Amino acid sequence: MTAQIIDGNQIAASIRAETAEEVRKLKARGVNPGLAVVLVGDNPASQVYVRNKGKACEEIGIFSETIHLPATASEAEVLELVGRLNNDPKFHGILVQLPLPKQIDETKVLFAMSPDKDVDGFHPVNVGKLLIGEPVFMPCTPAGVQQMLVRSGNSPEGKHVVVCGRSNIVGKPVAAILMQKRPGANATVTICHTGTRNMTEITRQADILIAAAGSPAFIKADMVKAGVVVIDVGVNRVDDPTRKSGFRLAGDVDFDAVKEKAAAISPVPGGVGPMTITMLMANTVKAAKMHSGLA
Ligand code: L34
Repeated sequence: MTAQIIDGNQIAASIRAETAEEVRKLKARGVNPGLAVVLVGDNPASQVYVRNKGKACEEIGIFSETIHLPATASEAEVLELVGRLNNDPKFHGILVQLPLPKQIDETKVLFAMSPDKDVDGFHPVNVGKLLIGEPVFMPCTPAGVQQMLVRSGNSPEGKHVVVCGRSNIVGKPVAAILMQKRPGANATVTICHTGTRNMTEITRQADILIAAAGSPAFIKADMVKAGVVVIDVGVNRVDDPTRKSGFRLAGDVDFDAVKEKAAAISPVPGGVGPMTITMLMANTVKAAKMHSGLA
């Protein structure tokens, strides 16, 4: 079988064009959408992601500022910054890139953010609203996964979706989104994690498999059934001496083997990554509309 490649860059480009149009309309009404991105420390992957977010804002016409604090920043400093951004009307959205250095309690920082500027959807109020089916800001990676499925013609409605991974950023919220009784969702969802005993037995039942385990090539061909649709959320850096950088990006799926069995599969890079950034743009526009009474 030759699998359909679910091209994140292409789907992202069409959503970004729609979002840019929204930005033009907002600007015509005197609203200039703004996003504050907080980066603490020097995690090289985070630096790339944050840079990509800034570039996307520029491309779409969203005002953005990245505030970079040193790796030694204290929790109090980060909380103080978040408090300041909460009260700064230039910014409709705030994002604190994760992970944070270990001296800083992530939960405290996320709780400190104003829920109506929380364009990542990580504040407990937004997590709760998502779970009860009243989403305000859907977390960007899970929302991107849903758009990839729907826009590639692989709607999750009525399907058995198996999610590998139970993180607060991906596994839990993607399950919450896809189980809702709504168009583009309405799936039967199973979550597997490190405590799951018979994982292969479960993943083989998946009509749609979402790999968010955080481990390179974790999903092997024998773990999926023929005709499965696979979304690979993994972005692992694996050593590769043939590259100038010394590494390459690998997903959580053994792509070359699994693509021979799958009906459709998303690549890494060029899959979920660009979609995460795109949904952030969409959430920022939504925040700007909400703040100005236009939504
Ligand atoms: N607060 N922290 C917060 N919000 C998020 O939504 C994230 N995430 C995850 C990590 N921490 C976060 C991201 O931004 C993962 N993530 C992310 C964002 C962008 C890309 C990957 C992950 C991305 O641009 N990926 C490109 C390749 C980039 C590269 O060359 O390294 C891709 O094509 O997959």
